[in-house]
Amino acid sequence: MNRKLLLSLSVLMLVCGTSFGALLNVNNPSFEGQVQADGTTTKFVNALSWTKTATETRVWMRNPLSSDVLQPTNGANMAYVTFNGSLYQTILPIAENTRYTLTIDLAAATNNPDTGAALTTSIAFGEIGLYANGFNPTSLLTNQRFGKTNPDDTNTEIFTDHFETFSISWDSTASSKIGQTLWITITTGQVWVDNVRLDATVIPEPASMMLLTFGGLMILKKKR
Ligand SMILES: [Ca+2]
Ligand SMILES: [Ca+2]
Repeated sequence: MNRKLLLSLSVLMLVCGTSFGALLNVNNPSFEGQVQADGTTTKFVNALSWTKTATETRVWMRNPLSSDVLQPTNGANMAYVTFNGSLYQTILPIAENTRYTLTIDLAAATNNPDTGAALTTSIAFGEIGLYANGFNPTSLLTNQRFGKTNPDDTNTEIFTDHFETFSISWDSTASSKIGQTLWITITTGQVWVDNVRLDATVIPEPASMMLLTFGGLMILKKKR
């Protein structure tokens, strides 16, 4: 195989590989839907595409002053989720042969917005997850905790002075959950969250990938 053909083939495969991914619509992804005066923190209002768990004091919104150390990564607002609090929203039915990647920005809180109490440095963590047909253990597809220091099941760190971006992925290939509704959840403790994104990438089956490559080769051969 000569260099030109190899190069063309590489480009073709690159184009094929990248053209399957697409961002799915997440409603109110950056928590800008709730009007929040500058420098204030209030309880999160339901019915802004996200639903929170029943306990009122566990999900908050803040529009920080420009002098504040921690700033949202997108827009003016960021949301706060404390222990056993959750925010969730439902997305589309789960498609087959698709890799879903949930991406979110997380920061650790220094104070509880409800009580003002300083938070300990050892226990804060954000947990993000994908679920099918509801927020319960049996519907869990994937989740991960992103910790402030050393939580039980993570080795990634979050900080009080800036947001960091984290992602988790789940592949629907051969899953019994295909056709069920996909849920995004942001849950547990003492974290600020912002800028939620969900990507769906079609995973080509080996047969169709071979066909694509073969087809590409034939086209290139014809051109030469
Ligand atoms: Ca925001
Ligand atoms: Ca502001």
